[in-house]
Amino acid sequence: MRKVLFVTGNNGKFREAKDILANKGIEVLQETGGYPEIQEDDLEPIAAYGAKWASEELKMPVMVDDSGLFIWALNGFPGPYSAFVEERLGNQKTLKLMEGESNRRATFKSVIGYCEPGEEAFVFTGTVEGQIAYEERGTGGFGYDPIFEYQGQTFGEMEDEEKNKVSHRRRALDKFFEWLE
Ligand code: ITT
Repeated sequence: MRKVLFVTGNNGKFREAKDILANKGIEVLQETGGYPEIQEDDLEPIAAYGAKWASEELKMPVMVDDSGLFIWALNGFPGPYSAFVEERLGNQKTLKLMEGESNRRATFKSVIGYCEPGEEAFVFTGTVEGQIAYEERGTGGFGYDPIFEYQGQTFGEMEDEEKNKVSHRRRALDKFFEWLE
């Protein structure tokens, strides 16, 4: 069985990637050591830099996942700052920013970075289009899941298995898997 080391401190991301790739015969192991996140407007260079840095540091092939929620009415905010905003503001205050806003469109994006020591990193992007809900709904998933609505249900209202069929992460991991094959 092929094994991939996933460098992430986010247990929600790890659980999802583990389930998605297990279905494809790949075992995912977690490394929580982290990597420096450079400041960029796009997630791709952040994931590429992180994967390259971690693969040199650990002297092993690694994958990372840099993700973010891009809210259209907020000109793409929080985007690359999603972790900071989730930690400092949380879902309730993010919803407050959206008060009185009728354009609820949002894009969830995940960029998988993969790198082998001494090589350049490859990146694989997955996105899913949805809406920002008017209130938090559901206790499943993690992070922004209770406020991200996809076809009438928030990701927080879905079982992991359902979310993993349609999520940004699933779409990015599908591309990564195809490339590995
Ligand atoms: P790493 O250690 O992997 O960097 P992180 O939590 O800092 O973990 P990011 O920098 O990629 O991750 O920040 C993304 C933010 O978006 C973070 O707050 C996540 O919890 C949140 N997020 C990412 N994917 C999500 C998903 O599928 N559902 C809900 N929230 C998600």
